[in-house]
Amino acid sequence: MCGVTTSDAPLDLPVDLPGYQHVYSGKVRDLYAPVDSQGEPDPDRLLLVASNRLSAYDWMMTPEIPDKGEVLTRLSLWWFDQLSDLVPNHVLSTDVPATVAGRAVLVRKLEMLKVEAIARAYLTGGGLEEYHAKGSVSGIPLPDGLVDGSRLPEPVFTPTTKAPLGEHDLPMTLAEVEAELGVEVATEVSRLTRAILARGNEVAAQRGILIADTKVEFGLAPDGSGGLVLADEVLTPDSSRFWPADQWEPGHPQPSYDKQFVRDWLTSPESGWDRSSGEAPPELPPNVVEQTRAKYLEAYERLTGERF
Ligand code: PZK
Repeated sequence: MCGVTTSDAPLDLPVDLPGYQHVYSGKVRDLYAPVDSQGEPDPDRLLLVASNRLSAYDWMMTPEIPDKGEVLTRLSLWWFDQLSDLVPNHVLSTDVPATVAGRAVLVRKLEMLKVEAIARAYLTGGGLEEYHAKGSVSGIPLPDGLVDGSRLPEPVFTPTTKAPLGEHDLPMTLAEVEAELGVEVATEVSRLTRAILARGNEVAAQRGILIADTKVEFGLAPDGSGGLVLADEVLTPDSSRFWPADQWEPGHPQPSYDKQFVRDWLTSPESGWDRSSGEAPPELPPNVVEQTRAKYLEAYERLTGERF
């Protein structure tokens, strides 16, 4: 089982937005194209809508998490500002239809790079597996004696392929990224991805949050200027592993800032769910939904210092 599966009918999937044409849906976000009076899609702009959907253990949960899409959208916008001296971003406007207000942004349509740009500041997940097998991550040799959750000497670039929806991304070597993007763009993607994570951790450390790793997406401006533009969402709990700094203890898996209540409940006897059964998980109880919503709001408020 590697596909994303819903335990029920699609949740808030593509709303009908007058003046927009649905283009594509991922697990938790939807893309639309603005259309003109002739019904022609705008070649230069897209509407990126964040849903309230949440996935855990590769399943989509029901019900949704109220306000999740707005928290992640506002957090991304805040980070784009924090990062604006490092890299330009795709945001054009937050003037969007009322039905998606707060959880959608109008963005520049870019030529997206066919690489998932990932950087890791702490060792866990797929990076830890490669380290155990080879003592390296994405071919970069690391010191001996690191364990699950160890801080790395400096952020490392660990790119992957962009697999189709429902399939898992595969590690890429820097040589493969260079073959795909050219040496110059590949070098810049690596440098920027590591700089974004380093800046993210400088800010988050002051607010009691560690950012173990992050995935960012870049595009090229279609004007031929050749410059890289930061797209999609950035440094959110969906694109990054956030860890509470006060519970950080290398040597075992760290609690997930946002999804821990969901995971703990799903794997507890109370849920009655057997993860290995292949069966859809049950509906989340109201207290798990509310505690999860509270963690998303807490991440937003801690990081930005603003009330949601
Ligand atoms: C773009 N995605 C990811 C997947 C989503 C979004 N500025 C842009 N220009 C062109 N394409 C994209 C972007 C952005 N951001 C982003 N795919 C294409 C994605 C699934 C659902 F809403």
